[in-house]
Amino acid sequence: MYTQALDSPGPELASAVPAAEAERERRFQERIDRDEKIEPKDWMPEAYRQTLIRQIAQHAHSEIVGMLPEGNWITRAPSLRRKAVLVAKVQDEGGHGMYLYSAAETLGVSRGELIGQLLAGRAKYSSIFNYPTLTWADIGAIGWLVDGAAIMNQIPLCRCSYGPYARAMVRICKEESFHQRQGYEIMLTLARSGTRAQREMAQDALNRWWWPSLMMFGPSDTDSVHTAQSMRWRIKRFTNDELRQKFIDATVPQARFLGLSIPDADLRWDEATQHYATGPIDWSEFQAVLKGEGPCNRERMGARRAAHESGQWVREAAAAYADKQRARPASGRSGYAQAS
Ligand code: FAQ
Repeated sequence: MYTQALDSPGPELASAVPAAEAERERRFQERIDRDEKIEPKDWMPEAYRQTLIRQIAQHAHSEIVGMLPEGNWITRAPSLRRKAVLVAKVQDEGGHGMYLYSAAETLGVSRGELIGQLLAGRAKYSSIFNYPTLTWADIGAIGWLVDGAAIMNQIPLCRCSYGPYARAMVRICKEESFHQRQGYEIMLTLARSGTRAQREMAQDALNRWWWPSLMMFGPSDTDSVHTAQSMRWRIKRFTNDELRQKFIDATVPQARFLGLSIPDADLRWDEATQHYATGPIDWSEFQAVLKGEGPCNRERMGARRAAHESGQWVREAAAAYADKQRARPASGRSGYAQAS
């Protein structure tokens, strides 16, 4: 009896533990409902922490893998200006990945651990980056459509309930809007003042990137596992379908201005809803890409693994230098101070 009493809480205490937990969750939800930001040292439900780690890590991986399709065209950009702009854009995506890994680290998971999950094939990244960049017009289409979709999805994340993620998104969105403009400007040049072959190239790029861009917003609301809870926690402010619709409504007139046609025979303006209605999305293609069967899944992961392996010596050198610095007596660390 005595031992049992030590091992498990008495009946009153047992019911008090979940009650205290429920009370903490209730107060947490009240803070969310008041639109207060949750900061790293604040108490948060474990499921909230895990949801954020999952979403922020997938987002970070997307930025890093997302450097590959455009990186493919840096050496073949058609002018020095285009090349300089593209280098800057791809570099920005790398920076976004780094801010996002840092935001995830505030939740108690290391960047090394997250990268390990990606390289082991245990983490997702955006489906869109498993499609190939076949022509220069694809660089225009990525900026216009992929960055355009990313902005539509990410502007509301600047108001996400988790402070470090929301703050990282402010700068990311500013940079993404520059990316979207550079892509649209490439499309304008090809489609409005280009040769016939260049206009055809722009149309071909739109044909191939349109549907995958709509899939970037995630499964339809009826199939989205996480949306309802993420909306309650104000991690997400809009559902996948709401954001997809906003993107379609903004992008169709842009395509018209370019003189290009959206590859959807069912696309029409619906007077009743005041939105564009589209034909059905082929969700079997989306599921196949998520399972690793997209056109470039293997190539993308192969490139990431090769980059990680060839950077091994840099990580080792940095760790050895840090160890050396730590081992030095405190007085010996400040070389400049000693010399002066
Ligand atoms: N691809 O229940 P939901 C960019 C997964 S950054 C792959 O709806 P949730 C910048 C989802 O993770 C692009 N997987 O999930 C750039 C979940 O899997 P899990 C990335 C997807 O989280 C531009 C399952 O399906 N942006 O483009 C996709 O509530 C140019 C069920 O889905 C972000 O990450 C997908 N498309 O909503 C870079 C933004 N969609 O974990 C370079 C932040 C869904 O249960 C060049 N993330 N899944 O195994 C989000 O807003 C959300 O996470 C969603 C998904 C909307 C992506």
